[in-house]
Amino acid sequence: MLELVQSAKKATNKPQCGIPDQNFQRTDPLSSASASHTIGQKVFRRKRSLKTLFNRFKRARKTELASGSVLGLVFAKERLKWILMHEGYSSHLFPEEQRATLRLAFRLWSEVTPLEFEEVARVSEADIKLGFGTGRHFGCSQVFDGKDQELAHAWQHGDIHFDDDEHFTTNNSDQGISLLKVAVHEIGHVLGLPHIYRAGSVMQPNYSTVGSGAELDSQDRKAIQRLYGVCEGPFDTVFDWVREVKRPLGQPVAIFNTFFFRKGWYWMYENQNNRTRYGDPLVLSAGWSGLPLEGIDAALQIWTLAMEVTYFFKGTQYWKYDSKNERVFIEDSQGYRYPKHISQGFPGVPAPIDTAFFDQRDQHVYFFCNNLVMAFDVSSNHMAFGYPKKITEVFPAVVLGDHPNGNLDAAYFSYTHQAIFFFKGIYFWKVVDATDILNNPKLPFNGLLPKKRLSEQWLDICDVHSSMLIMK
Ligand SMILES: [Ca+2]
Ligand SMILES: [Ca+2]
Ligand SMILES: [Zn+2]
Ligand SMILES: [Zn+2]
Repeated sequence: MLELVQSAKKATNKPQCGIPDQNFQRTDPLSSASASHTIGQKVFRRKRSLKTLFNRFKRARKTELASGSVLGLVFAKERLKWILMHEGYSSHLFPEEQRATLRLAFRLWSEVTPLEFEEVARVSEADIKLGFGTGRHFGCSQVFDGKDQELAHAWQHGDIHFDDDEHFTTNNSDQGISLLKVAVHEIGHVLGLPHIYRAGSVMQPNYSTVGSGAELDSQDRKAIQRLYGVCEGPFDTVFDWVREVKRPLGQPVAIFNTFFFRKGWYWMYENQNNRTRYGDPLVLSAGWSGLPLEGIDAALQIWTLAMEVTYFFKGTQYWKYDSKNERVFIEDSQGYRYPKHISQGFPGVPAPIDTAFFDQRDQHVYFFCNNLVMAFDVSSNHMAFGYPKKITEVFPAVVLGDHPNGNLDAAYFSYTHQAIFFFKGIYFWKVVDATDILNNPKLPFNGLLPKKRLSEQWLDICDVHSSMLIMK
């Protein structure tokens, strides 16, 4: 539940957030900030498997529930279905506005967890049923109180009710109550989160008029990930992409970001914030005009003082990308059309490839195919002498046996880390760089350091359900 507390008015004695009835608790409405904080910490320390939590709920005693120390229902599946009930539309907002806002609210949670939310057309299919009502509503035991005070409440088995006497808005105007904020909060409860008594959290018990967004902050993310886990690989390709942007009244500057592709979706990773861009993922076609809709094997940018070229590879073909106009080139300077065969542009390189990257150190492109690697000299357009070679020979394991061997998902040079990374499945290997060798001269040149989980280094690269597509 979310309550509107006006600055002049003290919080009332009413439950602020409830999961009423049915032997289930409402979180203590009047806990002081400090007491509640303790609750929060207790909850976060509680590390249980989904199943344990689930069972725990069935036999949970009332006292425990009332203390607020137990989380709400935790779903044991990752694909959850929701509906805005036919009889539950708000009478003050356009139907499509309501659904779009709820869709976005669900999407914000799926952007940081393995959960996916699918909007369905039939109530019988839905795990989470939402509706707007006034006073007595939907046979619910908790009666709404008219304008102000209680804005909405959530039930443990997945119902969310909004008080339609409130002035909900779906835009960022200062007037009214942001439906998005309230929905994000209530969905948090349905997913099992208690209140979080900390400025900036979407799970604060009182509606905050500060800020128009409803973005989950890092603590909200951690809280929900304790329940549902983090997002993992694999990815189709990963690459840093540098482009020049013109600053008003200034010199053009080169900026770069890391891009992750999976199926028909992509994420832009903001390395300085260690997170994906707000609102990602997007469909490939939204950002990479002219590319195949999915299944890109590799992306490659050759970025030197003399040239900038970006290529994408799929199957036996490749495309050249026009970074300035942000779409693929239709044809080359001689009028030959893209896509071209890989063997045309890169003689000797077998197709399809697994991945490729441009090595700034020797100005060669490295192509990977099964357990082989090919160094390709772009200035002479020839395979370097002695290639192809085994990946294990060119990039030996630092720890015996800890090596992807072949069939990489992606390899890329990270400008942020000034290092090369290999990706396969849910793991990555970092290639020994100059600093590593300074620290430990025994490390082999181009050695692969022991694997780590991708999710340890790149956070929250999460799928969303395709029914959320419409959001951008
Ligand atoms: Ca109300
Ligand atoms: Ca690949
Ligand atoms: Zn609440
Ligand atoms: Zn209700």
